[in-house]
Amino acid sequence: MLNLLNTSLSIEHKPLYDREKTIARIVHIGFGAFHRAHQALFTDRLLNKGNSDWAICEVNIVGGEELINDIRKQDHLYTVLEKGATTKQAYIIGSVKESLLAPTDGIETILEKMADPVVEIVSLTVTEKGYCMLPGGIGLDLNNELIKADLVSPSKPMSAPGVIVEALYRRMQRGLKSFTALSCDNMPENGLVLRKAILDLANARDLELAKWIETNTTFPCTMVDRIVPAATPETLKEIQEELGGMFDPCGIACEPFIQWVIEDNFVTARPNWNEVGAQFVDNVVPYEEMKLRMLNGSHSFLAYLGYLAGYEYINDCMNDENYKKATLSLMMQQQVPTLNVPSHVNLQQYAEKLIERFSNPSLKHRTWQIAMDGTQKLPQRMLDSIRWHIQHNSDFSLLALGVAGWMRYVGGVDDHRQTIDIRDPMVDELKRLVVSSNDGIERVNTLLSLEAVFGTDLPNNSLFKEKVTKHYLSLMEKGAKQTIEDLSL
Ligand code: NAI
Ligand code: CS2
Repeated sequence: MLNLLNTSLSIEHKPLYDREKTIARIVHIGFGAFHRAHQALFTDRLLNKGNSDWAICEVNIVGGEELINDIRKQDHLYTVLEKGATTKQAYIIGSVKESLLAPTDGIETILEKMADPVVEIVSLTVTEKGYCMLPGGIGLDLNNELIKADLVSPSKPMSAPGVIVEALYRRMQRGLKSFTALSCDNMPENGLVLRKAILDLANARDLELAKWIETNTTFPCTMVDRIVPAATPETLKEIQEELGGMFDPCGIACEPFIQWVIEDNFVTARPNWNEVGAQFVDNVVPYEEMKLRMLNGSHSFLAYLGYLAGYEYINDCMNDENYKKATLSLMMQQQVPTLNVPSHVNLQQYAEKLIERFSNPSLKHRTWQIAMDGTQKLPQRMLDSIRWHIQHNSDFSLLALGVAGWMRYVGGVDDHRQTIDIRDPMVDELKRLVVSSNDGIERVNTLLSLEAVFGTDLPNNSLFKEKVTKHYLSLMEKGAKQTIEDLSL
């Protein structure tokens, strides 16, 4: 067995606590890149302070088999490498105690773990699509194949909401307390989205269960922030060098910045993550909107317009002065006015810090990675702000350019005539719309008919249509790089 505790790292960068004494009172669904460098790291730092015993049982229900198989071979220890522009520091993380994988351990084992009274929190990072919601968070998509299957066989669920509902059902039947369900995905009011998904599914299954959940379960909202690109062979090699030659296949690299704002609304006890930098607040919404619109909105803008122009990484976009200026203008002129943050938050400084974070040359965050799942991301990152501007009669041209960039991107060919590998849960529908329309005005109108993304209001707004079309035609004629240069900001 690989023992990461034997690496050459100094003692303060390894777990100082007795891992035998920790208890997996958190079940986390979605053991991917982000969770390893965020929630698990906060939990490890708290354990290192010496007055916590909270540890995590990791669960993957869709994918992630290799990671779980690998981490079991190293006693659930792994490395996080924090990389600044000129600094690097590796840490061995010890907060992961157990792991379960649906295909091999079986969903029954996972459900029984979640129904165990020792578990007090079930957290999630399952990406936006994992919630199986209708667009805009208006309700659970009862036509989603996984949800349909979960309604037929509720005790053998396949979706994330189905797994949580069945675990809560077992707890209700056994007279146990509920756990807290803690979404850590990038969605506005993520706790409310999770609550809606769970209650809609429970209501479709058993009214008594839905009532019990409504009374007993809490769904705190969270704002989570840390840029954690998917690991590549180069990342793992770099980590190996930091570990003095030991190879950790579960290592992950990220930026040094980290933030977690959590609504303080837990059913029972919770780890005092605030002792290691998290903030517990009464209302997360202003922080969530700030982050989703300024950071993620700019990320998606750069992902589409950067990818089209041939920029592989976000920091490549930041090396282009025109892209950098456009991003800062997008944030300060078109996202900031839509926000309502507490008075101590300085949005100018926040925007400048974001530009610095995006410029980090050592992160290598692919535009292609961020461009994924655009149908799930555009509404909260750009379209809500556009609606705000339409109501307030103010300028949203850069946001409209971002939408036009997405439309060019899903057209499947970049500015160098290379085919784009589009990843999106609605990829089939997108391809159907693209092949059934002529490129140009007709393509824009056809894509706008996607009610799941644009609703019914935006396609009927002439100003919105006009702005998106103008930018689309410019992208078609001149490409993304020239279009951005011609903005002359
Ligand atoms: P990842 O691709 O490394 O991991 C995704 C995880 O979600 C995997 O464990 C997979 O098993 C699970 N998953 C995917 N589809 C699912 C489904 N339909 N049902 C259940 N589980 C499913 O991605 P990563 O980087 O960990 O990001 C996950 C989410 O975390 C993002 O979508 C975002 O909401 C949030 N996040 C990510 C940040 C980042 O920089 N990577 C930063 C802030 C938030
Ligand atoms: C990115 C986010 O992949 C994406 O869509 O915008 O994962 C981003 O890196 C994080 O939200 C940063 O906290």
